[in-house]
Amino acid sequence: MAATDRLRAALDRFEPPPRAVDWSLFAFVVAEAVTGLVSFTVGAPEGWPLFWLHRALGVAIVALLAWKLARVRRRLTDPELWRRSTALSVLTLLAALGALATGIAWVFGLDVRVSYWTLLSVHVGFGLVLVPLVAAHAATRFRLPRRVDFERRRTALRYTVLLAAGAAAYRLQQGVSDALDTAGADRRFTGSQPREGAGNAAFPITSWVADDPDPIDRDEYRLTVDGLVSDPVELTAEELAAGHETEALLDCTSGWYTVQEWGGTRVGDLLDAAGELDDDAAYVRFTSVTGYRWSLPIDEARDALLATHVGGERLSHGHGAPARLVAPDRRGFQWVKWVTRVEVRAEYDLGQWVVTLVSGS
Ligand SMILES: Nc1nc2c(c(=O)[nH]1)N[C@H]1C(S)=C(S)[C@@H](COP(=O)(O)O)O[C@H]1N2
Ligand SMILES: [Mo]
Repeated sequence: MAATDRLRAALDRFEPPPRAVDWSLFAFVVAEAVTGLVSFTVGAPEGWPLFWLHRALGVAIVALLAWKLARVRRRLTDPELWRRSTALSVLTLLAALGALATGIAWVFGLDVRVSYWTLLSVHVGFGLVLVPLVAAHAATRFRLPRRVDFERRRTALRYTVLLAAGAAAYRLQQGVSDALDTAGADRRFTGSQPREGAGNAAFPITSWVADDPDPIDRDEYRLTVDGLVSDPVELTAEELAAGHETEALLDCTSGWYTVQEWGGTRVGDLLDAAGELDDDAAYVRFTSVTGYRWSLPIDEARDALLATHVGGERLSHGHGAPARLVAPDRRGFQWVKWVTRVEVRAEYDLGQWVVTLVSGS
């Protein structure tokens, strides 16, 4: 009894002032949205700290939310205290709980799927609605942060402990998942779960936008290689199936990954076939028959593959036949399917960020 009392007292002393809790919640939710969205562009293992930060912040939000709810619970449970803004508060709370619950369930390897929606996509959905809700909620109860609420050394200490506890909690969870060998144990550093097997049937078909073209006629198909090259060329599907093989890992932001043996033509060989490069050449842009497109810096592009085969089979239509980009260490959304044009360019293509979201045919 005395021990729990002492723990309680220690926890109470650690609790930040109300305004600090509120502003920290706001800042942490924004930081979660930013780290979450930026993590979508990270596919190389060096990017792991970003994912850890996202998880540690999430656990810290659980603690902050517990303090906050302990403080305001009567405003929710006592109808006499209800105001117009209470509905917004409740909605904000539900979105926060939704994001936390789906995030935690995902970490433990829970794998519920509704067509190609994974639990991770639901988590992202909750996160995206949470940001405007938190902003609106903060606006209804706006109080400027005060110096006394953020006394420097105590605040730094609190945040360090909070984030360290968050990271430790995640590490502990990993240990438990490994020991019990749950589905959570096979997750990649990005959080994605494995899809095992080889060939077209082994992994899902994902178009995260409305991209759904008609199958491309193999005999009529031509790949154009042009832009800042001396001798633009057109290649047939047969010519592209050159038999260069490479093992690469496809990691989709909806939360799965697969390792496959891809066959086709090295992009470096394609560029060599198109003669000399202009001095300004800096990027290679891959454009789909649907308009969907992505660019890679030229040196990286050379080592990428234009794949016609996967796991020894000819690529199926859904996976991008006759040819799709295989870009190791890039996230799945950058692996353009149904590529019809490879273009050498001088400039970075900002428009690709919009086009990948809205393209469709
Ligand atoms: N043209 C085009 N390419 C695309 C997409 C798309 O919607 N259109 N989806 C991308 C996404 S989000 C992923 S994860 C991979 C999935 O490849 P798969 O369908 O072969 O599994 O393709 C990428 N290439
Ligand atoms: Mo994806």
